[in-house]
Amino acid sequence: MKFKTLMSSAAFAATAFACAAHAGAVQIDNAWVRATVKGQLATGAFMTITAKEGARLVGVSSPVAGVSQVHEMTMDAGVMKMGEVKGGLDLPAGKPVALKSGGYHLMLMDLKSTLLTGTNVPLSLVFKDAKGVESKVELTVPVAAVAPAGMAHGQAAPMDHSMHGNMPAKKAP
Ligand SMILES: [Cu+2]
Repeated sequence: MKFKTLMSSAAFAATAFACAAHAGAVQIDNAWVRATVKGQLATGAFMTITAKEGARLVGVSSPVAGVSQVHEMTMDAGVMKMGEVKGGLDLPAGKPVALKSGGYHLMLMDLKSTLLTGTNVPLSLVFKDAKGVESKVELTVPVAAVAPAGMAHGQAAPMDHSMHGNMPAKKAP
């Protein structure tokens, strides 16, 4: 099955890099990027990340997007809001952290092309361990219209990432 192959190579890449950097291994499972329609400028990437010895996800980048951020979705007085996770996403040791629709996710903005189902998107994740050492994990993530079978996460409200198309892609620092 093609997807499994991708997943194991992603896990291998993560492990290999972490060893090289003498950082704790980071395991990434069930990664996928939501497909876009023509003209759509933003989408989300979702996955489950397990940092064996704990780490922070401090950065993300992809050649398909001008701007990539680690996002969090929250309800504020009944209004759904999303924005960048300041200081990075905490990954407690050994605890799988789900990046999913309606919660944490990776936001790919300023998309350079339409992301079609069945294609793959390269993603680079930057992790920082407890000692402040950064390590990069390169992934090849499949594009899908919905969470691939067996990966559905509960009853998360449908998230309309297209709203990002009307947001300024770059915020003032
Ligand atoms: Cu977002």
